[in-house]
Amino acid sequence: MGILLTKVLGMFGKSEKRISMIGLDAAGKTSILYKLKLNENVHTIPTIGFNMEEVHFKRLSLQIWDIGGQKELRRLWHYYFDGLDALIFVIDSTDIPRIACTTMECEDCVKEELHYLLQCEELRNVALLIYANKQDQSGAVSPKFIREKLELDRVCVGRSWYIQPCCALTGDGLLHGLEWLAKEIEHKRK
Ligand code: G3D
Repeated sequence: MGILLTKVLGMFGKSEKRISMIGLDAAGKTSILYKLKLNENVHTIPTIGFNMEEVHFKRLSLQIWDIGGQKELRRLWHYYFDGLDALIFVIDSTDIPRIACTTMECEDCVKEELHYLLQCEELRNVALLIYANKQDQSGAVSPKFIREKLELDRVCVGRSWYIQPCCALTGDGLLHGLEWLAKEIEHKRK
């Protein structure tokens, strides 16, 4: 088992934790999962109809979603979001067109998808970790840029949230983000 995974499991305590990792296609969700080495001896359940995969590893249950361009399926989300402990939203920091666009311009818009998620009743009290992924790329925008473009300070008022720059290929930043998340989940239980 990888050192990173050992640390991650240690951070999340003894009871099972349900976390969804969501983002537009190619944001880096699968790469993050693999970097955390959840691919070792995991049981995955691909879901027909939309791009969701469920991974169980010991005390972590992680659902990974591709969203965008599937608006008609949003009405099904509440079946999966009920009882979630945390939400991880992954952004490709080099995908400036989809970060900086508006709904009017684009079908697959990061801002619209994230804002829609944050309005879901089931996610109202769920801690939000945003991974600003692909920071190794020269064209990557900063967390500050993303924060402003997505109006995070406005839409996340009253919510516990954190934006973490990271690189799924090297693993930089991944653990730091999860440490924050584990603390938030623990804090909420008290
Ligand atoms: P997804 O699961 O969100 O759809 P993937 O995204 O994990 O499949 O990643 C999409 C592509 O981005 C992959 O490249 C992957 O290697 C690359 N990628 C993911 N994270 C990073 C990162 O932090 N830095 C860089 N440079 N690339 C990253 P391919 O070429 O396989 O499509």
